[in-house]
Amino acid sequence: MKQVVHAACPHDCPDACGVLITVDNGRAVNIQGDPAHPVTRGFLCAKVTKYLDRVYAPDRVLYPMRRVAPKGIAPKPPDKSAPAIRSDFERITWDEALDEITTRLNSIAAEFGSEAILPFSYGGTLGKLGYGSMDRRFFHRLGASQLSRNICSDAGETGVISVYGANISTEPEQFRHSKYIIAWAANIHGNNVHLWPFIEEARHNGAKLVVIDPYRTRTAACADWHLPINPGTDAALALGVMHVIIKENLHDAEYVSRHTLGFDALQAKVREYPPEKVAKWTGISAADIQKLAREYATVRPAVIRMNYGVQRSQNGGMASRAIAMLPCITGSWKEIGGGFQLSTSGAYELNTAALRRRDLMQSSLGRPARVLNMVELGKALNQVEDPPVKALFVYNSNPAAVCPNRNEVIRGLRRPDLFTVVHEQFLTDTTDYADIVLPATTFFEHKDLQDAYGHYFLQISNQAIEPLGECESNVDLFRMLAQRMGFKDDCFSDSVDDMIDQALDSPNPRLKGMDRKRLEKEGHMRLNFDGSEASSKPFLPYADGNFQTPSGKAELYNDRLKAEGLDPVAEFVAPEESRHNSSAKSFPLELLARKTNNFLNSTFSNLPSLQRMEQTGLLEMSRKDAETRGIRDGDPVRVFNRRGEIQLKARVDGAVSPGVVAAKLNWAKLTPGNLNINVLTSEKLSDMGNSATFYSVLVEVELFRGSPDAQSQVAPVENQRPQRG
Ligand SMILES: Nc1nc2c(c(=O)[nH]1)N[C@H]1C(S)=C(S)[C@@H](COP(=O)(O)OP(=O)(O)OC[C@H]3O[C@@H](n4cnc5c(=O)[nH]c(N)nc54)[C@H](O)[C@@H]3O)O[C@H]1N2
Ligand SMILES: Nc1nc2c(c(=O)[nH]1)N[C@H]1C(S)=C(S)[C@@H](COP(=O)(O)OP(=O)(O)OC[C@H]3O[C@@H](n4cnc5c(=O)[nH]c(N)nc54)[C@H](O)[C@@H]3O)O[C@H]1N2
Ligand code: SF4
Ligand SMILES: [Mo]
Repeated sequence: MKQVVHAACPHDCPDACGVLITVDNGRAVNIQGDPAHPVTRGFLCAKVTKYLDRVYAPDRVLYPMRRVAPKGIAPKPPDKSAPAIRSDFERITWDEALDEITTRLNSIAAEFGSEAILPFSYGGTLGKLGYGSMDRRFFHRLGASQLSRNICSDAGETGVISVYGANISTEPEQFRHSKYIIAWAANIHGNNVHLWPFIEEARHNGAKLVVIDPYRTRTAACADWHLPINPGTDAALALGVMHVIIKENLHDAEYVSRHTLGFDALQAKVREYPPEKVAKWTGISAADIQKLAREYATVRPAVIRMNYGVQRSQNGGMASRAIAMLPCITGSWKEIGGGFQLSTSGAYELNTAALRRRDLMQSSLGRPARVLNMVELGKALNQVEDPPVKALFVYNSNPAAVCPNRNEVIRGLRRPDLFTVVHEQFLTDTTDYADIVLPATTFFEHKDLQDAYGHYFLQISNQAIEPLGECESNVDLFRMLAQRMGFKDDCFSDSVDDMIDQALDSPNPRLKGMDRKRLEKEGHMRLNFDGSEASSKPFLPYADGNFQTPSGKAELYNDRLKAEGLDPVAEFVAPEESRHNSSAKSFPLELLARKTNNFLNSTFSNLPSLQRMEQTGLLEMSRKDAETRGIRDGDPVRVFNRRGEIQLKARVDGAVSPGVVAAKLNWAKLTPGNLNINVLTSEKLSDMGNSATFYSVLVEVELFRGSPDAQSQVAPVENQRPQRG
């Protein structure tokens, strides 16, 4: 009997697609995009189109396992299709696994205090329950250290919220009405492909697409205008554009006076950013800056799709803040197809407090537990004391691949005294350092509630098939652990449906009329923006002001920033690791340690059908930088800085300008030398939001001489404050 099940893709991607899974006799036999979902529109990306290969991969982790060999990368199994049990692990029962974990966590808590236990999770699933519910309850009740999950988006979100007061955006469907679209650090074909059909529709009707990106992405290659900006200089560009708009009186004086705060201060500030000066920082000519400003302010409606690439620089918060001001001074928020998009997640306001139960920390510690930033995992494992981290519980994440300053992370993960548990679907770079590996379900095998950060449709993701092997979902794992620990609080017996109901029980009026039963029936439901259900009227969040800042206005001047030592308007401060600073003398090239189009961060890296679509192990560089170093296309090169080094293959005439090089994130053990690009990235934090700075990295490149085994680990560079530019 064939059956079609509605699910939602939970991967860390703005599109949060509606998915239809066909199940035949308990086995998933087909996956497709939901044609009824207004943003998915019936198609999926290349990654999830091949999802059956992932679910039924021969190397799925299907049973609990215990380490029986020293930590580190084990020799490859002789037969690639062999099940995922190797010489470094033995299979154990769930009973044995739960016993060992609870015994070890209890003894660590008794000896060092419960904060010696650090949960570590991120975007494996963004399902509301799988991302943060029973797991948080468990760690709060245990009194474990808290993890600040800042590896991705906090700089940008903090920057945007400093202007608008909320993380709310133009909806993707409105892009079809735009006449001028700026993709600002937005790799739309690679990372946000469901926005593309709306852009194509707009272009068919005469819209212009401008891409501001130091890398010539596919989106840039098919744009009307590509501005290859120097990395980390976007704040200067935004201020320069505002300089021109205000000087030429192209701003919307009425919108500005009614709905913004601090325009005079902004006007004074942008005088410091004339196009000629901005051109020197950004590498974009003064004439182009003027043209961009004039077109953006006069071709209407104009929309900016800013994505997170802009905020992975040390000054990423300020850059995001400056860009977010643009639609406020042109008044483009008034127009259908105008405004700005970073994230839509702020509109959902599900009841995460009920899901996560922070109050449980009170019953264990009597106070909030200390907070460690996931960006600084290397530091947390090697330097933190009082108490030191003695247990690391990883789920929804692959820190050995995705965290910056990888050599430090691995040095920590190698510690024999660190007890590491990893709940995973595959034997990743991180399981190479696990004491216990636990098998995790995929979204085919569990139920969840799904919001989105790239549209406004809430969805239920139904379970399509029984869990494979002995896999357990995140919710079930932490419920079992809570029981073993003897936690008696009622919340530890909540079912998945109980928790979906709790999440939906929120005072947010946009959730009015949405309950589990209706979501189950309808699959997806658009948030209610005007009190009437199922309205399809375009959502114009700030057409009449209504900013969610303390002043109710768009805050072009923000006092609270001043208190943090930041410019209350905006300013350009060159990242410490950039060509605008003296450290560039020893390491003159700016590295973009990028994501791939066909993996998702490190997820999917091990899938042969996707590996065939993605060339990894390359360092893209300009002909000029290659020639001055005597490097030819295809040569092995050594890429290095004070944190580490890696051997890659040169791709001359890559998609970058002189001064910039680019490489892709991949599993380390799938790269020669068993290293990945994060050996070069830094743990430095961004100016706002304490976020990661993956795109503020200086390196040098030379022709590689010697064997891959000669690659060594290099001492970490000390953290320094950014320099004023
Ligand atoms: N296929 C695929 N899709 C993904 C992901 C993936 O790994 N693969 N990752 C998911 C995740 S976790 C996230 S957060 C989103 C992120 O999606 P995006 O925000 O699109 O993130 P990035 O790819 O980091 O950066 C976007 C673009 O910014 C450019 N960029 C880098 N530095 C600068 C700069 O200083 N200025 C400007 N103007 N541009 C710059 C990069 O070259 C890149 O093309 O995508 C999600 N979707
Ligand atoms: N160099 C460089 N590094 C980066 C970035 C970059 O652009 N360049 N991007 C950064 C960004 S934006 C982000 S968001 C982070 C992402 O960091 P992570 O969220 O750690 O990303 P992934 O590599 O996708 O790892 C997720 C893991 O969760 C597992 N998983 C999936 N579903 C489940 C589940 O239901 N339960 C459990 N227990 N596990 C599951 C997957 O198999 C996968 O191994 O990486 C960051 N690192
Ligand atoms: S990864 Fe993104 S584009 Fe691909 S199916 Fe999932 S939500 Fe859709
Ligand atoms: Mo991310």
